[in-house]
Amino acid sequence: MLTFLLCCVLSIFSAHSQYSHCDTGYLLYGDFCYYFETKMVKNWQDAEAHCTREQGHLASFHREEELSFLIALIQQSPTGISMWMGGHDSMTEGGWEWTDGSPFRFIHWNAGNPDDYYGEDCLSMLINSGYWNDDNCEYKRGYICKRRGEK
Ligand SMILES: [Ca+2]
Ligand SMILES: [Ca+2]
Repeated sequence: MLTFLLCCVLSIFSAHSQYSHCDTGYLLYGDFCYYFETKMVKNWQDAEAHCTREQGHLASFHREEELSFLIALIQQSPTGISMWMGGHDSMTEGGWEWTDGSPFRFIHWNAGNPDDYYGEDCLSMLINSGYWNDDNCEYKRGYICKRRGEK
């Protein structure tokens, strides 16, 4: 069922992209490939390091549709309550940025966040709602990597 769903969702979204495919294990949406890790949980820094080794970064988000696509997939995930994204304010408190260097404009914070609770500087997405929390960077969570697709 999941495979069926993924195939159809992906074929709709990827129909007009100039980037036509991703490596095995990655899912294509628009011009980018996404990798979902829900089993090998890591703290935020190790998750980003894993994505970097794969020529990407933890995921950034720029449009409501992009977020909706990922939320639909994440909700199929059987484990965990949150996944790491590429947002952080570890350089300047309150100065949020994406590890891939793209502008931090689109936001989707959960109510009451970011609250910097005991110094939270890393962005996680709540699986069920897709809303964002500033989270303790040392927690081990699943994560999503994002990188440009192959032509
Ligand atoms: Ca913070
Ligand atoms: Ca928080």
